[in-house]
Amino acid sequence: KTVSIVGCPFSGGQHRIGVDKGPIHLVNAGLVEQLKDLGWVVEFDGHHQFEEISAAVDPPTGKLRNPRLVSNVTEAVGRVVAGHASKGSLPLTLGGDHSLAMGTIAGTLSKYPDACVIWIDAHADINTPETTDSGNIHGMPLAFLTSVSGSTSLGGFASSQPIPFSWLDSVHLPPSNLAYIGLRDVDQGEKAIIREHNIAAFSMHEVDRYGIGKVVEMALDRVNPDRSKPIHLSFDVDALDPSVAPSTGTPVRGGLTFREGHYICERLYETGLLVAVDLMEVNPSLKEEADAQQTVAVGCSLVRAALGETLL
Ligand code: DIR
Ligand code: MN
Ligand code: MN
Ligand code: MN
Repeated sequence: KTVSIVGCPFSGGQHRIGVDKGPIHLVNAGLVEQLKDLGWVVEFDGHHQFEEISAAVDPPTGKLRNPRLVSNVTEAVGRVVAGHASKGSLPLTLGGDHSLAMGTIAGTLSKYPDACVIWIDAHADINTPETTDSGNIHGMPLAFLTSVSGSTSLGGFASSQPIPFSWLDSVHLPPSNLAYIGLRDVDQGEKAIIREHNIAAFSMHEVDRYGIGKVVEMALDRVNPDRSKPIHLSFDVDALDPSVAPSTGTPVRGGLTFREGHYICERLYETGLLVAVDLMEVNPSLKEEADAQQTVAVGCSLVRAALGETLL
């Protein structure tokens, strides 16, 4: 069993600097050795280098910020992830902001078109270019992937240039293959989309009500009833309570405990169906140094749990 680490020092899907340092800190904390100790062959040949696009040639499109940059970077990440998946290795993508999941999930779907996505997050990340308040594309990846925003391509570009996100036109994640756990800060427009498309969404209310063990089974029952489809886990570290993972760009109180977060990872590994893992939004430049170290350590520990570390 081989895991291929895709380090993505990228922050263009939101406006707080520092999240691009997340993957570097996760690797420097010893993640490669830790995964080898779990019995994995670990492939890691340095962090991805992204081309830069100056703001001058990447003005906002409507409310969307850095549309060309985010489109180009996520397309490149998609190709890298697809390459690893096609060789049968498990891509582990370290972010970086969550817009990167457009690439990682597109890469997974190219090899496993029937894959389901388990999205662990305080936020639903399914704003469309119309519903977004922030204009931050890390709040929109699922709208582009599921095509709930209608046509993926954005209008208003000179036709001589490639249209940002048009590469996603051929990618489609059916909303019925998406399940959320951990939600607690969902925008009004996103709530309407979740309702309209009947997306499986388990907020912190459901975690409190049923307990995390039941919630994970309920989520799987919705998107993977026979426990037969490949699973892509996309974990935004802000799903965890800020007391557990303080160094992240958009912390929201009332989140998953340390154990609840780990339980999700352990259970998904246990299904034997995990084909890709994302760990996103670790920002070591936020809060105090000790907070950053704690958040990085928790990030490594979540990844180990998703790759088979057990308590006994
Ligand atoms: C908000 C926040 N819904 C937005 N999203 C975040 O900007 O669209 N996602 N922080 O992780
Ligand atoms: Mn989030
Ligand atoms: Mn599409
Ligand atoms: Mn997110």
